[in-house]
Amino acid sequence: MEVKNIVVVGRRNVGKSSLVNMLVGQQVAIVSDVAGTTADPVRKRMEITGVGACNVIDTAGIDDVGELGEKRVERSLEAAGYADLALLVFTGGGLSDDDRQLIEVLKEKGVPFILVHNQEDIEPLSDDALAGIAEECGCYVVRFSCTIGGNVDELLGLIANVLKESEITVCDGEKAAAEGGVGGAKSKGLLDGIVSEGDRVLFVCPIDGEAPEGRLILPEVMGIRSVLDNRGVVMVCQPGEVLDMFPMGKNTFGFKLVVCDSQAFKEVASVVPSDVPLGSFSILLARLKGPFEMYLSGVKKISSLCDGDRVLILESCSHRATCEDIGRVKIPALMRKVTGKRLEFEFVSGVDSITNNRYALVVQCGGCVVTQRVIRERLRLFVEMGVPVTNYGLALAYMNGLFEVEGFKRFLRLLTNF
Ligand SMILES: Nc1nc2c(ncn2[C@@H]2O[C@H](COP(=O)(O)OP(=O)(O)OP(=O)(O)O)[C@@H](O)[C@H]2O)c(=O)[nH]1
Ligand SMILES: [Mg+2]
Repeated sequence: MEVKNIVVVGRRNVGKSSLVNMLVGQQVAIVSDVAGTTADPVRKRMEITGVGACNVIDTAGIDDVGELGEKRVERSLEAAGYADLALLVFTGGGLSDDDRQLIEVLKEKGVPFILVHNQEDIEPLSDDALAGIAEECGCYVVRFSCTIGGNVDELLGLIANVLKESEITVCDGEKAAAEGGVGGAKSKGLLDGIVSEGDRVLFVCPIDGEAPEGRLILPEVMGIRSVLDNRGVVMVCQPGEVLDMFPMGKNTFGFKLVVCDSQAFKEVASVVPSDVPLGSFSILLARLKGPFEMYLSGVKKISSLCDGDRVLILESCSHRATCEDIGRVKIPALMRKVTGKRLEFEFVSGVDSITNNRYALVVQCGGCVVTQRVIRERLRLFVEMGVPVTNYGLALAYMNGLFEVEGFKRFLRLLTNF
């Protein structure tokens, strides 16, 4: 479901771009014997057996020099920090100091990695050196030659193994704290653990000006797929039809749960019987991708915000903001209204750098376009500093008074009790 990021890193001229081209089977990155050929990260989507869709990302050498070189190195390290897996390419029969420093960074950020000794045709890695490095670094070490080729399938198999082994499987607060603050997700499907065989679920999907042309949005599609995976039954309607789904205000169809778009919350809550759990796609996504327990405790900070407090809004996708934009317009307006305080908002899009500015609260979007790792990595800084973090869906629910609504309380119980 998630598109994993595999980042190829190492010193200049070791064959990173050559390796990327071999893995994806196309000439996507420029190869040359001039050190520093690759400047910005270059990405190519590919399908890896046993993993699914992946982005293979080529980067500039981590030993680049000069003013521009330093900026390139910064970009490479940033890409490595967000990776689900790094392939560290090295040559010359052993690790250099630069390689060792890079390994430290990867370990610190919890990024699994494979060491690829390239240019074996020029200088092979001895058995002793290989064993020593594998022991020192605690990872796989692979011999490779982009000129000779040959073992691409073996390397892809290894990549699949390491990605599977490193899959994040925890969500609870204690384990998250032990891991350095930010936990991962409990499961892979949006409704795993909530919907089981024969359960009926109602999805409320508004088709309004913000709905994309001719299709559903990703969390809605993920939700439908997850209900099907769990052998449940899903019915889909627009907010205007919800009343018909509960004849005489009763749960006649026996819905276990109603899930709607955050923005339709109030409208839908007014017609769904209070004994039916009612939640939003964005909160389901938050459970899957983010440190959910932290989001839940962080959202309460909204009540104690003070005049002059800074709030950071993190949106993972890049889009042009419209006047109805949820992160840039609606959440700030509602937060100012609900708190009655003079709040300052800052916004960061995509994976743009975050300049730490002593925020009182950080509000992360659902992150449907990015991986768990990207969200964890972006929030790590704040979690470590004890800054409360929450997410769009929970913030909207809190500010709209849903934490007091019985159906929503039941929804949260469903999410946190299994
Ligand atoms: N003999 C030999 N040459 C290789 C091998 N892999 C790459 N090369 C050559 O090494 C040079 C550098 O390769 P690139 O793939 O551009 O290296 P890079 O790490 O991407 O370099 P930068 O982008 O400058 O950081 C090129 O001339 C390649 O043809 C290999 O396995 N054996
Ligand atoms: Mg290159």
